[in-house]
Amino acid sequence: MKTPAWAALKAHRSAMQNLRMADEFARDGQRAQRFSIEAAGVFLDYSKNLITPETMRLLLALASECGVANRRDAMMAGERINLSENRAVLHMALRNPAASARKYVLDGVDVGAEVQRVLAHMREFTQQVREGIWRGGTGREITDIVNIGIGGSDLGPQMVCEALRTFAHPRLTVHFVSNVDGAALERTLAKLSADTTLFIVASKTFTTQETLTNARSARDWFVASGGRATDVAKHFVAVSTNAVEVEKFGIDTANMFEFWDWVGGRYSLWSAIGLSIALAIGMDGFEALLAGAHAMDEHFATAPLDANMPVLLALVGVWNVNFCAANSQCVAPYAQDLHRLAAYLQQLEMESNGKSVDRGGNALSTASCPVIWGEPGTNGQHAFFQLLHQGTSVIPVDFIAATYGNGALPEHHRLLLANCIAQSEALMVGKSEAEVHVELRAKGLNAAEIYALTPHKFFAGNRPSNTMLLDSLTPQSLGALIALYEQKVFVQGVIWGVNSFDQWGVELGKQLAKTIDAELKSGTVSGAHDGSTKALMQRVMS
Ligand code: G6Q
Repeated sequence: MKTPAWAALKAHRSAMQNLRMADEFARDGQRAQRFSIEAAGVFLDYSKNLITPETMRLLLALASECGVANRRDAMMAGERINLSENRAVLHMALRNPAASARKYVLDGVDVGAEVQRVLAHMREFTQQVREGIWRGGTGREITDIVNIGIGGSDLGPQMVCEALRTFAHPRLTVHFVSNVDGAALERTLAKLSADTTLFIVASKTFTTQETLTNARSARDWFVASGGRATDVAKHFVAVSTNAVEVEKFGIDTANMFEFWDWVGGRYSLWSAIGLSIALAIGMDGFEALLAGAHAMDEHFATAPLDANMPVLLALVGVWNVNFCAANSQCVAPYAQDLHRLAAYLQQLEMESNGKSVDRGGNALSTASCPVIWGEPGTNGQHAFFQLLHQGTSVIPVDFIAATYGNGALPEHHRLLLANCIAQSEALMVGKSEAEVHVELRAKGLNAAEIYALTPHKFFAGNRPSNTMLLDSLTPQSLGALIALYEQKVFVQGVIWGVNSFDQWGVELGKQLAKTIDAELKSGTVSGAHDGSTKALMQRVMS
């Protein structure tokens, strides 16, 4: 990248190769305060990164040079910033309250009215199901909801339903079937009874192979389990932008919840794609989730860049990837209910910014999205944290925790928090050879033993992390946390120059299997494949 700020950042990085975070904390008693920020109920401490005030000044100059504020405003103004699909990007409108002074306008039309119409439809339906008014064909209350969808029509709702289990309706269990592997559907259905099960077929396009295959098999199961074909309408609803295909499938469009092409799949949990969430936690809970995200949006839209949480989080990420050679990012939520967060963020970040050309189609000259991965703490500590502490690659970590737990076991929560805080401290501070010597001497080891063991017990430290703290995990705070990551991804996309809203790699996957599946079905392998592909096809057919 040839901007002056980029060059200045490169020079700055080489001049500070020997920077030790621990020294910086010792030098600057205000470092923790200087490098933390609170917004919309989320507290972010980014002080344990290899940064100085000068680093942040240069990163903010980079944000200005890349036009972050202008791009943000263009997105919010309904411009078709998703150039390769010629679409606007207005998921923020989904969480804009009816009474908000802000309007999201597309081609001269305020989209708020449509959003509110679908929310009202969702409220009516979810209330009926939750209160036992909506019943199955045999008159029984619904007890199980199966969301059939994949990718953006699965990961967001699933992550949120898991995260907000504390708030879920006691009669309703929500299941998620995404994989076309029949095992997923079979195992889920084996536990269920057709007359108390409601299926949500969630697909923006309503043409996705996996989802339609699962939906057809679910309908067959419903009928084979004694459900009457005339009762399908009471057991199957759809969430889609494609009314024609929904009708073709046989779902009454009165039971279809719409959304629009200006909502990207991975940004759609705020739309009717979140129907499973609204069924589980109720429409008031769903609207609290939207309100949390809206509060973060307003912060993002109005705070100056140097006091703007998504911008700062994005810049620290860019610093780590592009100037400190981190090509991987670990997400460690210290909250069991956030156990799907890393999977969700994998899609959000890697599908949005896993690109190697810029918006104009030119090859990028710098790295873009890192590999995102993770597991909840403390589990990760007993597994891959070894590599985070002593591996040859430096991998930044996002620690996420809630000050107050939702459960009834306060001692567990205290221990959880103690572990979370201890890990970020240890990654940063490390353990010097001198400390190892003292430790081993105290254990009574002799000089030769100490000499042999020291390299193994030494921790270089100086490893970067962010810590995000919520008061507690609620619909509102979760909404703000997710919106924080969404807007971070947006800012990073602007800085890397990519279109964060298309996904041609995913579209490719949707095409590829069709040809091979047709050949597997016919039993004939065409000559058009390479040797390996042909051999694999022949092997699975034999
Ligand atoms: C998301 C992606 C992708 C998509 C799925 C499902 O941004 O485009 O993950 O959500 O492929 O697509 P449908 O909702 O159209 O079935």
